[in-house]
Amino acid sequence: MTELYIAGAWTRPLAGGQRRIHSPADGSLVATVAEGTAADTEAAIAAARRAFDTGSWPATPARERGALLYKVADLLERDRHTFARAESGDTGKRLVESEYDIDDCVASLRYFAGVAGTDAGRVVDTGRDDAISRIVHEPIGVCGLITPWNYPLLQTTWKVAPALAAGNTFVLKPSELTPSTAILLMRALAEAGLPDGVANLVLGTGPEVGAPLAEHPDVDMVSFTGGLATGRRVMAAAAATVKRVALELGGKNPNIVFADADFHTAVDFALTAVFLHSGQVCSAGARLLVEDSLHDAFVDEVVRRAERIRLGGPFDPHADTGPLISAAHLAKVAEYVAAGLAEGAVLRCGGRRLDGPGHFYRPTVLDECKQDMRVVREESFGPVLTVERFTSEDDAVRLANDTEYGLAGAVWTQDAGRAQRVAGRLRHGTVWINDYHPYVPQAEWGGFKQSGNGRELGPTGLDEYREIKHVWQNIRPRPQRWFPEN
Ligand code: TXE
Repeated sequence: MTELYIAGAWTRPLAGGQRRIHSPADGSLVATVAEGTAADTEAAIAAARRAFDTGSWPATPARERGALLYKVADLLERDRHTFARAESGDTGKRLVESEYDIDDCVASLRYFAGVAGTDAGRVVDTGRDDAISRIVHEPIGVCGLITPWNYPLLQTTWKVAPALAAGNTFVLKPSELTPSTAILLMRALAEAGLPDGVANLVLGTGPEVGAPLAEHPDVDMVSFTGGLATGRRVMAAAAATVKRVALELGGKNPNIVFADADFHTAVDFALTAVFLHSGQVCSAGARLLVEDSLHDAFVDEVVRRAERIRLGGPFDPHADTGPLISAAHLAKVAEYVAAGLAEGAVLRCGGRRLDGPGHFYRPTVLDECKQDMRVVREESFGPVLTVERFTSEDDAVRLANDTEYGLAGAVWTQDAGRAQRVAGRLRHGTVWINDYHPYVPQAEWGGFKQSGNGRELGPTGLDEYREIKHVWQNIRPRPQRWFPEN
């Protein structure tokens, strides 16, 4: 059984807990891992605190921290297949998708390794000859990193890489459903030579491990990716000690298609936008907004192709996409579809699970949806596309922005001016024009509105994990005599 990683040692959980991880694709046992409790979390926080307050890592030159991250990237590349198999085992996602995810992790590690060594702060012009002033970057301290199950290693890397680049120590809590690649990452960090106590891993549930990380006074910042309801709880718990909080809480993302879009490309991406990883993607294009005059032809073609999508396990070479993460999640997705139908949506395809083992749900298209339907407003996080019509540019923008989320969205049109106008008016953190889903480590990833305040990736992604300090030095100190001397 795999154990917890605390203070540079693999240790048994104090209460001796363990959890079996079953494949979402067929129910087979894929791993048995330790399950920690609040007491283990306390020990891990103490280790991270010691490593920050008395250890060498925070004072290690940024360039050396970057060099270590480059080594970790090389190790992930070396062990790409092992990481990818473990990721697919836990999540049920196709092996090829897990391999892409590992490649993205490598790119992200290298990006933050690079900026760690080059981003040295700045000198401020004081306009005086007796003082110098500089802005310096310093680590925050102990970071609590809480990650979800849809992109386990990628979400973890997006937190671990900048946290380490900035010189912090951390306690990582991956989703209890998908712990395997976090364990492998700890091994890679140790192999790369990270000092003991800088990286700590506690496996376990949200209440036992996540909540203490958000509350604990010795944790200086908490970075969370997950659902909106849990994000609100994390933010509230962090308020007691006024922690830094970085949140990525998903989205209800509009994919806007104007009648002049390149038809076949837009259809193709409308499918990828929502059915990739069976819709378990924070930026999934789950709301198709299509111009009225194009609606019938476009939706017919989306449905025709959606019906041909093959579901299968991670190692099935014929599968186009995989299962949902758990029986509970499948039940939630089915409930959203039922609610949509009860509120008047028209089922065009899907709307059912597959018989047999595994949590497979057919790609589903719900037509004639309206803004007030639950399935339109809330994140189903499954392979469920809702379709609404619009009649004008203003109408499209109004529908796209009518959500409490604001993570991502796309606009499809061959009118260059309209593409820029719409992109400019969308209240979403990432807008794709004639594309869907691409991202690069160099560009910020984060939400508007209730999608969260956190910036991952890009230059300000690093800022989430560091303090910015102004250092002023009077280089000719002498009495100021503001008040009388005698
Ligand atoms: O997420 P949770 P769940 C959305 C998606 C999904 C919904 C619920 O809509 O259907 O969230 O999924 C830990 N304090 N997203 O229940 O609970 C938990 O153990 C601290 C979008 O799986 O948010 C896990 O490690 N931590 C999202 C992590 O929080 C707590 C990706 C996320 O789980 C906690 C996943 C607590 N009180 C789901 N309770 C995205 N943004 O991509 C749980 N956790």
